[in-house]
Amino acid sequence: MNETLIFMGPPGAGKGTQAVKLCENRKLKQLSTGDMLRDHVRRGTELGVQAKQIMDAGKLVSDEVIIGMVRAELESMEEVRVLFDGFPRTTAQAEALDQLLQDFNAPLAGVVLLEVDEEVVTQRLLKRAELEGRSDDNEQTIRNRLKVYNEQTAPLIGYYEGTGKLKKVDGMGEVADVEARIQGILG
Ligand code: B4P
Repeated sequence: MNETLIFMGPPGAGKGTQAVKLCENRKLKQLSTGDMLRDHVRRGTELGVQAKQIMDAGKLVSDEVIIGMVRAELESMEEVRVLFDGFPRTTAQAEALDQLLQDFNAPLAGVVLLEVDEEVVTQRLLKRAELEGRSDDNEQTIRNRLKVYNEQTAPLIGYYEGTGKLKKVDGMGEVADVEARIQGILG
Protein backbone atom coordinates (compact mmCIF):
# COMPACT_ATOMS: atom_id res chain seq x y z
CA MET A 1 0.00 0.00 0.00
CA ASN A 2 1.28 3.47 -0.84
CA GLU A 3 2.51 5.52 2.13
CA THR A 4 4.67 8.61 2.54
CA LEU A 5 6.37 10.32 5.45
CA ILE A 6 8.40 13.53 5.63
CA PHE A 7 11.40 14.24 7.87
CA MET A 8 11.96 17.91 8.64
CA GLY A 9 14.50 19.69 10.78
CA PRO A 10 17.55 21.93 10.58
CA PRO A 11 20.76 20.70 8.95
CA GLY A 12 22.39 18.21 11.30
CA ALA A 13 19.15 17.42 13.14
CA GLY A 14 19.57 13.72 12.35
CA LYS A 15 17.17 13.41 9.40
CA GLY A 16 19.47 11.22 7.30
CA THR A 17 20.54 9.20 10.33
CA GLN A 18 17.01 8.46 11.53
CA ALA A 19 15.59 8.02 8.02
CA VAL A 20 17.79 4.96 7.44
CA LYS A 21 16.49 3.32 10.62
CA LEU A 22 12.83 4.11 10.03
CA CYS A 23 12.97 2.93 6.41
CA GLU A 24 14.25 -0.47 7.53
CA ASN A 25 11.42 -0.83 10.04
CA ARG A 26 8.57 0.35 7.84
CA LYS A 27 9.79 -0.93 4.47
CA LEU A 28 9.96 2.54 3.00
CA LYS A 29 12.39 3.90 0.43
CA GLN A 30 14.51 6.81 1.68
CA LEU A 31 14.40 9.67 -0.79
CA SER A 32 17.08 12.17 0.20
CA THR A 33 17.34 15.11 -2.19
CA GLY A 34 20.76 15.88 -0.64
CA ASP A 35 22.03 12.36 -1.47
CA MET A 36 20.60 12.62 -4.99
CA LEU A 37 22.43 15.92 -5.52
CA ARG A 38 25.69 14.56 -4.08
CA ASP A 39 25.37 11.61 -6.49
CA HIS A 40 25.20 14.08 -9.40
CA VAL A 41 28.27 15.88 -8.02
CA ARG A 42 30.19 12.56 -7.79
CA ARG A 43 29.24 11.61 -11.36
CA GLY A 44 30.19 15.08 -12.62
CA THR A 45 26.88 15.65 -14.46
CA GLU A 46 25.95 19.16 -15.62
CA LEU A 47 23.49 19.40 -12.74
CA GLY A 48 26.18 18.18 -10.33
CA VAL A 49 28.61 20.90 -11.39
CA GLN A 50 25.96 23.60 -10.82
CA ALA A 51 24.66 22.02 -7.60
CA LYS A 52 28.10 21.78 -6.00
CA GLN A 53 28.60 25.55 -6.04
CA ILE A 54 25.16 26.12 -4.52
CA MET A 55 25.56 23.45 -1.84
CA ASP A 56 29.05 24.62 -0.90
CA ALA A 57 27.60 28.10 -0.35
CA GLY A 58 24.87 26.65 1.90
CA LYS A 59 22.10 27.82 -0.43
CA LEU A 60 19.19 25.87 -1.90
CA VAL A 61 19.18 24.32 -5.36
CA SER A 62 16.29 25.65 -7.49
CA ASP A 63 12.79 24.37 -6.81
CA GLU A 64 12.35 23.43 -10.47
CA VAL A 65 15.38 21.10 -10.46
CA ILE A 66 14.47 19.51 -7.13
CA ILE A 67 10.81 18.94 -8.00
CA GLY A 68 11.80 17.43 -11.38
CA MET A 69 14.21 15.04 -9.65
CA VAL A 70 11.58 13.92 -7.14
CA ARG A 71 8.91 13.44 -9.82
CA ALA A 72 11.26 11.29 -11.93
CA GLU A 73 12.06 9.14 -8.90
CA LEU A 74 8.36 8.62 -8.06
CA GLU A 75 7.61 7.74 -11.69
CA SER A 76 10.19 4.96 -11.53
CA MET A 77 8.45 3.25 -8.58
CA GLU A 78 5.84 0.52 -8.79
CA GLU A 79 4.63 1.26 -5.28
CA VAL A 80 5.15 4.66 -3.64
CA ARG A 81 6.34 3.90 -0.10
CA VAL A 82 8.68 6.80 0.53
CA LEU A 83 10.33 8.67 3.36
CA PHE A 84 11.25 12.16 2.12
CA ASP A 85 14.47 13.26 3.81
CA GLY A 86 15.34 16.93 3.31
CA PHE A 87 12.40 17.57 0.98
CA PRO A 88 10.35 19.77 0.84
CA ARG A 89 12.52 22.74 1.90
CA THR A 90 10.43 25.65 0.51
CA THR A 91 6.74 26.48 0.26
CA ALA A 92 6.89 25.97 -3.52
CA GLN A 93 8.31 22.45 -2.97
CA ALA A 94 5.63 21.66 -0.37
CA GLU A 95 2.86 22.75 -2.75
CA ALA A 96 4.40 20.71 -5.58
CA LEU A 97 4.61 17.70 -3.26
CA ASP A 98 0.90 18.00 -2.39
CA GLN A 99 0.15 17.74 -6.12
CA LEU A 100 2.61 14.86 -6.65
CA LEU A 101 1.08 12.87 -3.80
CA GLN A 102 -2.35 13.34 -5.34
CA ASP A 103 -1.08 12.33 -8.79
CA PHE A 104 0.58 9.19 -7.40
CA ASN A 105 -2.25 8.41 -4.97
CA ALA A 106 0.18 8.26 -2.06
CA PRO A 107 -1.31 9.67 1.17
CA LEU A 108 0.89 11.55 3.63
CA ALA A 109 1.00 9.59 6.90
CA GLY A 110 2.91 12.24 8.86
CA VAL A 111 5.57 14.92 9.01
CA VAL A 112 8.22 14.34 11.67
CA LEU A 113 9.95 17.52 12.84
CA LEU A 114 13.25 16.84 14.59
CA GLU A 115 13.94 19.67 17.03
CA VAL A 116 17.57 20.30 17.98
CA ASP A 117 19.37 23.41 19.29
CA GLU A 118 21.46 25.35 16.78
CA GLU A 119 24.56 24.98 18.93
CA VAL A 120 24.18 21.18 18.99
CA VAL A 121 23.60 20.83 15.23
CA THR A 122 26.64 23.02 14.56
CA GLN A 123 28.81 20.76 16.73
CA ARG A 124 27.46 17.63 15.02
CA LEU A 125 28.21 18.98 11.57
CA LEU A 126 31.71 20.12 12.56
CA LYS A 127 32.33 16.62 13.90
CA ARG A 128 31.11 15.12 10.62
CA ALA A 129 33.50 17.47 8.80
CA GLU A 130 36.38 15.85 10.66
CA LEU A 131 35.11 12.33 9.97
CA GLU A 132 33.84 12.60 6.40
CA GLY A 133 35.19 15.89 5.02
CA ARG A 134 31.90 16.95 3.39
CA SER A 135 32.65 20.24 1.65
CA ASP A 136 29.51 21.99 3.00
CA ASP A 137 30.28 21.12 6.63
CA ASN A 138 32.53 24.11 7.38
CA GLU A 139 31.63 26.78 9.91
CA GLN A 140 30.66 29.55 7.48
CA THR A 141 28.54 27.29 5.27
CA ILE A 142 26.85 25.74 8.31
CA ARG A 143 25.91 29.23 9.52
CA ASN A 144 24.40 29.98 6.13
CA ARG A 145 22.55 26.64 5.98
CA LEU A 146 20.96 27.45 9.34
CA LYS A 147 19.97 30.93 8.14
CA VAL A 148 18.44 29.48 4.96
CA TYR A 149 16.62 26.87 7.06
CA ASN A 150 15.13 29.54 9.35
CA GLU A 151 14.10 31.77 6.45
CA GLN A 152 12.91 29.29 3.82
CA THR A 153 12.18 25.93 5.45
CA ALA A 154 10.93 26.76 8.97
CA PRO A 155 7.74 28.38 7.56
CA LEU A 156 6.72 24.86 6.48
CA ILE A 157 6.19 23.99 10.15
CA GLY A 158 3.08 26.20 10.10
CA TYR A 159 2.08 24.80 6.71
CA TYR A 160 2.05 21.21 8.03
CA GLU A 161 0.65 22.17 11.44
CA GLY A 162 -2.39 23.33 9.50
CA THR A 163 -2.86 19.82 8.06
CA GLY A 164 -2.79 18.22 11.54
CA LYS A 165 -0.01 15.88 10.37
CA LEU A 166 2.97 17.51 12.10
CA LYS A 167 4.66 15.47 14.84
CA LYS A 168 7.34 17.25 16.86
CA VAL A 169 10.12 15.04 18.20
CA ASP A 170 12.97 16.02 20.55
CA GLY A 171 16.07 15.27 18.44
CA MET A 172 18.60 15.91 21.24
CA GLY A 173 20.56 13.10 22.88
CA GLU A 174 21.62 9.65 21.71
CA VAL A 175 20.66 8.32 18.26
CA ALA A 176 18.89 5.29 19.84
CA ASP A 177 16.83 7.52 22.15
CA VAL A 178 15.70 9.72 19.26
CA GLU A 179 14.83 6.57 17.28
CA ALA A 180 12.65 5.31 20.15
CA ARG A 181 10.84 8.67 20.36
CA ILE A 182 10.08 8.60 16.63
CA GLN A 183 8.77 5.01 16.82
CA GLY A 184 6.64 6.01 19.80
CA ILE A 185 5.04 8.98 18.08
CA LEU A 186 4.37 7.16 14.78
CA GLY A 187 3.01 4.04 16.47
P1 B4P B 1 21.14 17.47 3.12
O1 B4P B 1 21.88 16.37 2.48
O2 B4P B 1 19.67 17.28 3.28
O3 B4P B 1 21.89 17.75 4.48
P2 B4P B 1 21.49 18.20 5.94
O4 B4P B 1 20.26 19.03 6.03
O5 B4P B 1 22.72 18.82 6.47
O6 B4P B 1 21.14 16.94 6.79
P3 B4P B 1 21.81 15.48 6.89
O7 B4P B 1 20.71 14.53 6.61
O8 B4P B 1 23.00 15.34 6.06
O9 B4P B 1 22.40 15.40 8.34
P4 B4P B 1 21.83 14.62 9.59
O10 B4P B 1 20.87 15.62 10.12
O11 B4P B 1 21.34 13.25 9.42
O12 B4P B 1 21.34 18.83 2.29
C1 B4P B 1 22.61 19.28 1.84
C2 B4P B 1 22.44 20.42 0.82
O13 B4P B 1 21.79 19.93 -0.39
C3 B4P B 1 21.56 21.61 1.23
O14 B4P B 1 22.28 22.58 1.99
C4 B4P B 1 21.12 22.16 -0.16
O15 B4P B 1 22.11 22.94 -0.76
C5 B4P B 1 20.92 20.91 -0.99
N1 B4P B 1 19.53 20.39 -0.95
C6 B4P B 1 19.13 19.20 -0.44
N2 B4P B 1 17.78 19.05 -0.55
C7 B4P B 1 17.33 20.19 -1.14
C8 B4P B 1 16.02 20.67 -1.48
N3 B4P B 1 14.91 19.94 -1.23
N4 B4P B 1 15.90 21.90 -2.06
C9 B4P B 1 17.00 22.64 -2.31
N5 B4P B 1 18.26 22.26 -2.01
C10 B4P B 1 18.43 21.05 -1.42
O16 B4P B 1 23.15 14.40 10.50
C11 B4P B 1 24.21 15.26 10.61
C12 B4P B 1 25.33 14.67 11.49
O17 B4P B 1 24.88 14.51 12.83
C13 B4P B 1 25.80 13.28 11.07
O18 B4P B 1 27.21 13.25 11.12
C14 B4P B 1 25.20 12.33 12.09
O19 B4P B 1 26.02 11.19 12.33
C15 B4P B 1 25.14 13.20 13.32
N6 B4P B 1 24.03 12.84 14.21
C16 B4P B 1 22.76 12.54 13.86
N7 B4P B 1 22.01 12.29 14.95
C17 B4P B 1 22.84 12.44 16.04
C18 B4P B 1 22.67 12.31 17.46
N8 B4P B 1 21.47 11.98 18.01
N9 B4P B 1 23.72 12.56 18.26
C19 B4P B 1 24.94 12.89 17.74
N10 B4P B 1 25.17 13.01 16.41
C20 B4P B 1 24.13 12.78 15.57
